[in-house]
Amino acid sequence: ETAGEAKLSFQDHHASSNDDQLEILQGLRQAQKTINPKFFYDTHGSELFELITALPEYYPARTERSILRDNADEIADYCGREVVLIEPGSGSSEKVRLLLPALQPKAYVPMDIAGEFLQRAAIKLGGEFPALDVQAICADFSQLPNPPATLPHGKRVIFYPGSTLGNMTPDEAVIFLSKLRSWLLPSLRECSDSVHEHELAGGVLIGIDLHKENDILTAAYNDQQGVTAEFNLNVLANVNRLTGANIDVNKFKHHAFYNEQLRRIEMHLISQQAHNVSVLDEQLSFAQGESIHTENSYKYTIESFSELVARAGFRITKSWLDGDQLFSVHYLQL
Ligand code: AVJ
Repeated sequence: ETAGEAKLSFQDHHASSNDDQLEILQGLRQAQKTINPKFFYDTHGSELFELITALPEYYPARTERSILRDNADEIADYCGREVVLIEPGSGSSEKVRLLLPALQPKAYVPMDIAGEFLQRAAIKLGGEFPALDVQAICADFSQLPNPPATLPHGKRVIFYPGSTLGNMTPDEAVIFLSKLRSWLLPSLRECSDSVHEHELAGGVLIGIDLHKENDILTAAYNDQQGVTAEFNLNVLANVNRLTGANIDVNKFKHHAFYNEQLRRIEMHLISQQAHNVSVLDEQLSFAQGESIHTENSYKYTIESFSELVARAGFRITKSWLDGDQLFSVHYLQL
């Protein structure tokens, strides 16, 4: 191995497209039609999401970046250095760049469902951080029972920024956090020394969007340039690609609003006319004005998030917020 050359590997753990097809069909058969938001992220959808993160209305991305930038050293004090850093839903791996100089991880494991996009991002990152061991894994992390056994030994830290957890209902989020908890544990078995459990187990560094005034939230999902609308509509193009269906994207319109009761942004695609589509040889009918529910984005308070993580056996050991309390980053430990 040449000195200074990036160590880069790529593994494909993405389930068969059969599972995707079935999941899509089942969602569209329901009374309230739904498409899981993970299907936003084909290559084009991942690119559109990158554009969203640069929009003036989309405060979460830029606010979280500033929190990570301003607190990188302290974050590294909490996470520890030379850890195995795992990022589910890593996308462009843009945010981890802000932490790498302070964190100096032993290995970085980006995981994403969009394989081609992930591969490009990993190669780019490896070029910028030649000493970094990058072990990219194409996977639907929501379905992955365990990280691959090939991960380097050592303390694990899971980096889960962007309020991606907000896509799940609170009950689903508790189940998912419990799974992440189990991802932290294998490192415990490697070391039978008498060191304290919580010191070996690492933790989860997680970004969570905060509940706030309706106007700010609504604007973040209804940008002037229409990028969010394009991102939402693109899920239909991906569904067509994955299932061979022929849904006419032009028959739908983007709709996003804040559901104050449930404290979540809801994104929908509204059928502009009554029509039928055929998905995997099944006829599905749309009434005029009928919606496909494509995404929830739950917003939390520090208190409600703290209660949520407690249900999964975690506690918040540190929280970092921006001055306007728009967004939060937390370190969770067992
Ligand atoms: C990546 C799921 C956190 O919910 O804000 C952005 C996705 N959807 N604009 C979010 C998204 C519409 C985003 N997450």
